[in-house]
Amino acid sequence: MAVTYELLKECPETGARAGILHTPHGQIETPIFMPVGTLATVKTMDPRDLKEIGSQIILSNTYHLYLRPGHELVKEAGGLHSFMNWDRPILTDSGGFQVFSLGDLRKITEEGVQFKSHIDGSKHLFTPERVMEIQNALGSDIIMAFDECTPYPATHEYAKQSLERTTRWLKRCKEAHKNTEKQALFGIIQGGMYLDLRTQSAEEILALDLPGYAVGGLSVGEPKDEMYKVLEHTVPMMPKNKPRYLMGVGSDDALLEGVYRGIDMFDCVLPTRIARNGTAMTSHGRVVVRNASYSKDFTSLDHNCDCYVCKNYTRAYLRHLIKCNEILGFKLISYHNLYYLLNLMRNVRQSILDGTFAQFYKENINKINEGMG
Ligand code: PRF
Ligand code: ZN
Repeated sequence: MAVTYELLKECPETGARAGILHTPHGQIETPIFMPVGTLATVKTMDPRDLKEIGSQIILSNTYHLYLRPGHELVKEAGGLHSFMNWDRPILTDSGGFQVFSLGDLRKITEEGVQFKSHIDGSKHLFTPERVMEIQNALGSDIIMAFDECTPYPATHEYAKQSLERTTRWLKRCKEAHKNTEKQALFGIIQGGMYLDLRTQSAEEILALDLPGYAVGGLSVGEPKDEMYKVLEHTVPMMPKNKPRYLMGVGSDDALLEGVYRGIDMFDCVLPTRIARNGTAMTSHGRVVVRNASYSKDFTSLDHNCDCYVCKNYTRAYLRHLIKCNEILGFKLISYHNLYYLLNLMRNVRQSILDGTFAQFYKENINKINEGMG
């Protein structure tokens, strides 16, 4: 199998677990946060930067790479790793989420999703078979099934039909996947916020015996409590000997809550996206560097952080860069935000291994929720 999960330790008081994911491009220590590189680049961060902050795996997107520069071109370059000069593991999302977000530009049928490119309006069809072909050409270590991320809110009737189509599409994905030796196909559990439908989806998806599973359709606008309820219901049904991935979640509190409930992998554009409008994630809450109150603040972004940015730059300087739209400002805050989340996950993992996660969770969730350090 292309990807295997080794369970190292479980927290006796919570669902948290520490493990190692073995992939053709090396090991990943879980729980892990995956920085997002939609267009084969984690915006402003080159691979040297990514390694410096300890990124073990990054995520990229089928939909975007298919449109630009095209998966055939990436294949000709020797695959995505070689094209973007990243020799560690890569996970690609299927485009299921992206094409469904296109609104009026797309039409769903049993066959697949017809959509118009957000770039030039040209027409395309994504089917499970096509999406597997594209991800096989990209050569990512983990490829995601073509699913429908059920919108929120959705009726029970809609969520049921949607999850059943996702199961049928997963069977076609599994059939069409041509490179099982080098690429691991993960299935995605859907079902909206309905617990009975989450059970149905989990049963159907887990029956296909894949190397890993994701929980999709969360963090789509529902209250956080609702997301945690769905996780508490769904994760215990997932096998212990396979990785569990919560898609599109990347705030510090949600990472802690996810790990608490047994999740191993997370990804989100949040840290890099908010960096580009001048917001830092810190151990004492969000710092909106753009604010005038920081104009003469000559302290570091986060006094608990030992990243390159916090060791060398002041809030006043970062504010100046952001106010002037200087590229370095976007880069330095992206660097810090990613470091902050990766470091949080390193500490989380160490506490699981040390048997102190429950304590770590209590201390840090309070700090994060109070927004002060
Ligand atoms: N499906 C896929 N990608 C995703 C999601 C999903 O449900 C989500 C949900 N938050 C983020 N990214 N394929
Ligand atoms: Zn920092």
